[in-house]
Amino acid sequence: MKLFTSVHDVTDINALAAEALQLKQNPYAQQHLGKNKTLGLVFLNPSLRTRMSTQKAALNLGMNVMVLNMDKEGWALELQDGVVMNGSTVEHIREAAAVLGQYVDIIGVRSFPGLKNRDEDYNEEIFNKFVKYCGVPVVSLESATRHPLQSLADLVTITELKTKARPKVVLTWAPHIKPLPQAVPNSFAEWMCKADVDFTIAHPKGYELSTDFTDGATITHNQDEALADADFIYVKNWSAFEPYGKILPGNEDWMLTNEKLKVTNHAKVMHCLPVRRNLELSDEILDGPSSIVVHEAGNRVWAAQAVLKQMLESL
Ligand code: SN0
Repeated sequence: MKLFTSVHDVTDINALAAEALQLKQNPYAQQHLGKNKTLGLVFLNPSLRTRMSTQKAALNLGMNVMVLNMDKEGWALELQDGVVMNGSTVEHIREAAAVLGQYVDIIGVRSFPGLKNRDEDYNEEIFNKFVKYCGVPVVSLESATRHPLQSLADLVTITELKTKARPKVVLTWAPHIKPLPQAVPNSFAEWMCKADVDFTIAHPKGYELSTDFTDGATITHNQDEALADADFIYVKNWSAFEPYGKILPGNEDWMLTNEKLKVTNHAKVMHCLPVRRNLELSDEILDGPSSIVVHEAGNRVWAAQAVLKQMLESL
């Protein structure tokens, strides 16, 4: 694997999830693969799980890891071509990405959407420039429209904990006070549409995701109906796709509670984290027996390790 940016870069998602679960059983068996190989992790936005789990995954594989918090420690980056750089930006992405590619064997990049210009975000302009100029294999640490390492960890978690061959998985929108990216729900949807699950998306009117990611999903505006008999519930806020990046008024009653869980099949509740308590998800769920959010976050290591392993094998 030379590039990991979406589900489309993976030939067999079930085999990749199975590989992640094998690595979980035997984390250090592939240390030879990473010997004298360096992973560079470049963050244009904050991170906790992605940074630590990807770093841990690389260390398990015997790699060296270097982290650059570009947003805080790097030069202010210019992303547009053909501009006169007489403002606050100091270094162009063309040089920055190319130079980073000189120092490492694989690069991970995180770059959130601006949520202002839909075309710019959905064309993945920043991420694709990085891929184009760095000249080494790239793994997405969440781009403007997708978070594939998270989605793989989610598939790993569902594969690991399911109690029937084809579980019902529900992605349900949650309230928030800030416009958040569509990356996590887009990505989760496109992975679930390819997974062996019965997949439903529930959101208030106006929060339709781009159909590029939801082909095959059942989509409803009725949360209670969606939750009936659910085995896994994936809670996530996202801002509107149209009008782009906006929060629509109302919908506070979409926060999941134990009461709403009663119609499910003892559903396990997932969230990619960070989660805002009692806004997106109630204390009673996060602190109760239904929540698997920490277990899910733990599986980020094995997802990242499976991807890095396949990348090291194709260097
Ligand atoms: C990000 C998102 O894409 O929704 C990262 C998730 C892995 N989440 C946030 O930016 C949360 C910010 C907040 O203020 O709650």
